[in-house]
This record gives sequence, C-alpha cells and structure tokens, in this order.
Amino acid sequence: MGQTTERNAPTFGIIGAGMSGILAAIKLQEAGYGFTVFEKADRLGGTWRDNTYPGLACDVPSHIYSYSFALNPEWSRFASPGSEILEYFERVAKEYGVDDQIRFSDPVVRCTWRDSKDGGDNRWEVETGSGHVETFDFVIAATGILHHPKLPEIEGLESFAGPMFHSARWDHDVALDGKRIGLVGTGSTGVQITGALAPRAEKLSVFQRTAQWVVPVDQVAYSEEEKETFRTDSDALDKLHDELTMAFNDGFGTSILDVDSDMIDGIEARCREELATIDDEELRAKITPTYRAGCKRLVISHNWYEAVQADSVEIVTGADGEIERIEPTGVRTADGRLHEFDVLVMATGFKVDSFMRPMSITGADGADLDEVWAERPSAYMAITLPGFPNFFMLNGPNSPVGNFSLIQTAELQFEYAMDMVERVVSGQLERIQPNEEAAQRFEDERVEAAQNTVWATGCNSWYLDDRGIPFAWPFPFERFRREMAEPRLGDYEGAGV
Ligand code: N01
Repeated sequence: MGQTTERNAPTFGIIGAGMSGILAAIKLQEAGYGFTVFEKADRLGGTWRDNTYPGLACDVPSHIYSYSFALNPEWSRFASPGSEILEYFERVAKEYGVDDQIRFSDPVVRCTWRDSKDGGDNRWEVETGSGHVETFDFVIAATGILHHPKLPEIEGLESFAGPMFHSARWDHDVALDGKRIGLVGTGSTGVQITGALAPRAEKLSVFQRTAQWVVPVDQVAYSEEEKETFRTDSDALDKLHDELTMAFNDGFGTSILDVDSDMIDGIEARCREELATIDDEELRAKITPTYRAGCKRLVISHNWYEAVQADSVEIVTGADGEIERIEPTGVRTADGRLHEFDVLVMATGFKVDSFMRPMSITGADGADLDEVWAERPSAYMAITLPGFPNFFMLNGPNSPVGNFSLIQTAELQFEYAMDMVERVVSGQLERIQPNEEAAQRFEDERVEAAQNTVWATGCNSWYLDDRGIPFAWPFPFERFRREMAEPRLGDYEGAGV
C-alpha cells in the first residue's frame, strides 16, 4: 500500500476515502508524495456511499459539486441524483489512479505522534482495527462531518416491531410500495424522502418538529446539446463553475452573515409565494416557518409542495402531533393518537461534532484529542490544532458550511496544507503546529462573529454547538479564500526557524 516516494519526500496518512480524502490522494500523487488512504468501509464515496435513500440528490448545483480539476460535462441535472455523484467520485478516483491505493475495510483506531524529544522520529504512527501499523510525516483527517447518524432520544425507539432504520442506513430489502410509512424529520433528507415516497406509499406520515424554509427549484435536466457544448468547450464549463461558485460560495455564503440581507428576503419571499399556492389553510399554516430563512440550512426541493398536498401524505406536527413515544405498531403522539406503520424511517440528522472520533488521537506531550475537544471541537483556521503537529483536517471543525459546495472548501484547505508542508520540506519550519494563543484568538473572534449571523437568529439546527453558538466559519467566504492562500506564519510555533 502507499505510493513509491521520492527520496526524503514526506509521506502522508489520509483518513477517509470520501470527497476530501480522494482529493488529497490525487493531489499528493501529482506532487510525487507517498501516501496511504485508510477507509473503514469497503467502497469509497463517503456520504454518497452511505446515503442511498429514495429521492437522494445534491442540493448544490452539480457543476460546483465537482473538483475544479475534474469538471464533468456529463452531469444529467442542475442538481444531480446521489448515485450519479457516487459514480463521479469513483470514476475520478480511477482516472487519477488512486482507487487502488486505498486500504479498505480497516478503520483507523489510533494515531499517535512520536516526538523526537521523547525518543521518537517526529512522525505519526497510525494503527488500524486489524492491527496494521504505518508511520507518516503528516496526517490528513478527511473523515467528513455528516457521517455519524443520529437517532433521536424517543422513548420506546427500539420497541417498533417492523423495520426501522436511519436515512443514512437505508434497508433496500424493505418493501415500500403500498405500505404505511412513518418518517421522522423534515431536514434536507426528510424533505427529499417525502417527495420520493409520497407517490409510492399507501400512507406517509411525516413527523415535523419544526417547519422548514423549503426553496422550490426546478429539477432542470441538461440537454444533449448543452452537454456537447461542455464536452467540447472547456472554457464554457470553467465559466459555469466560476459563476456558480461566485453565486453560491461568495453570494449566498456571505448573505448569511447579514441578518437583514436582501438575498435572504428574496428567498423568504419565494418560499412564501409557493406556500400561498396551497389551498388547505391548515396545511399551509403547519409548514410555514416562524423564524428567519437561512437560520437553519435552507432545504431545496423540486417536489415538496406537491408531495405535502398528496392524498397519501399527512404532516404530523404542533403540540398535539409531538411524538410521545414509539410503540411496537407505530408512533404515539401527544394527543393520544397511535399512528400505525409497516416501516419507520428516522431522517433525524447526524452527530456533527464527532469528526474523527471515536478514533484515539494523541499529539505532542500526550495531548489527547478527546480531552482537548471535551467541551466541543474547534480548530485553528478550521484546519490545524495546537498540540497536534503535522495534522490537518479537511472540512473539519469551524470550516465554511452552508448551501454551497464543500469541495471548494476542501480544495482551498488542501492548498493551505501543501503550502505549510513545503515550508517543512524546505526547512523553514520544523513542524506545523499553531500556537495556543493564536488558536484562542481565532476562536474568540470566530465566536463573536458567529453570534451576528443569521444562524443565531433563534432556531434550532445542526449548525449550533452545545452553547447554541454557530460552529461554522462566520466570515465572508472571500476571507476564507484569503486565509487559505496566505497562512499567518507568525501563528505557528517555530516560524522563522
Ligand atoms: O438532518 P437535519 P438531515 N423528534 O439535522 C428532526 C445535508 N444533506 O439529514 O428541525 C422529532 O437537517 C429535526 O427536527 P428540528 C445537508 O447539509 C444534504 O435532513 O430539529 N424530530 C429535523 O427535521 C443537511 O442540512 C443533501 O426540530 C426530530 C430532522 O430531524 C444535512 O445533510 C441531502 C428529532 C433532522 O434534520 C443534514 O440533513 C440531504 C426528534 N427527537 C442532506 N430529532 C444534499 O442534497 C431530530 N428531528 C447534498
């Protein structure tokens, strides 16, 4: 396993073969550096491998949900289905020759920094579940954020007698057509599942704890002519990628920093317009949110408004519709009603504060990541950690998150990592380790800015940490781009060596 390396070239352990891990592998291969990609599952693709639920599609335009170096003229739709996205990652990994350099089905369980002052060689020792041990100069954690399914704490959860599963662990052996299905959750996932199952179920009961702002979009398919243009005119494809990036990462990404933003007003108005087309007043009231659009991640859908009006669908919500407990035959709500089902689906989101955990990560002087992150995860500039030398995270804590492509984020972070690695290779830095003061200063500034974002305007969402403070990058995307392009060397230990 691992690439042949140039003499004295640094080596890398990449944890995870999802979008970010594949990116790192391709780029390291191009740089001629040695690496091993560790993947706990038997297939690459991360979230696009784990999620296979009916209706799965990207809510970000496909032409920006692509690597900038591997734009894809073949995308079928403006926002393509999940299976197509998985095929894209598998194809790109194969084309760039990194697919057979992944160590599958063997999770990393431990990463330990062996410091020279303790007799080590200033390298990371990485151990997998099978007992395999390798050492590397650098570790890149590309373990994803929406990775660990979160089941709700509802009394009697395990007592349901029929099939019950989380949306990211879909059981495709379970029949759905003509069945009575209960669906808990109306985030991006629950809304997509509702659209797909409304025409198939005899009865679909959707348990909505909080109404969502659902932005209606057309599911536009690219014509053969358009695809042919993209195939033959790479400038046209680049231009589309750049325009969409400006609109989503910079435009939308920045609008959420202004609670009175015109863009958010426009989005809210578009949603209200669609809500106004619903004749059933009671239903309209049920699904109309009472908080500012953009506070939770916006849900994007081409069929939600049609689906909720289908005869087969019931939205169960409000004080009476609150879930009291789960029983063998269904869900009991606060009004005493028992909603009976053949199948129960939990589209209840993810534990977004786990990141690389539960693997054990020990840095310099015995620093234990579990202890460092005991309260909540955080990272200097969303990429490195004091006390954990030569360790980078792609899409880790405090990274930009929103209704835009996380691929851009990972690409910018990877460039930053390479910039810093080159400084070690050239002898400018002995190791890459931000100092505590810089990390604290960044965290203080981040927390202050986060409280002025639309995410902090009074709703509950996965964007909030245990204190109710948004955990993501709360500055303009342009600043992220700048910070990634120009590392603040003075924030690193031993800078100027
Ligand atoms: O999860 P969520 P998701 N009782 O956390 C409800 C990405 N994604 O899987 O709103 C009752 O957003 C909870 O209710 P409330 C995207 O980034 C992308 O839907 O907290 N209900 C909510 O309705 C997205 O944001 C695509 O009151 C309970 C739902 O479960 C992220 O994944 C597609 C409950 C959880 O919503 C997560 O989306 C799909 C309880 N005890 C997802 N606990 C793309 O297209 C939770 N809920 C790229």
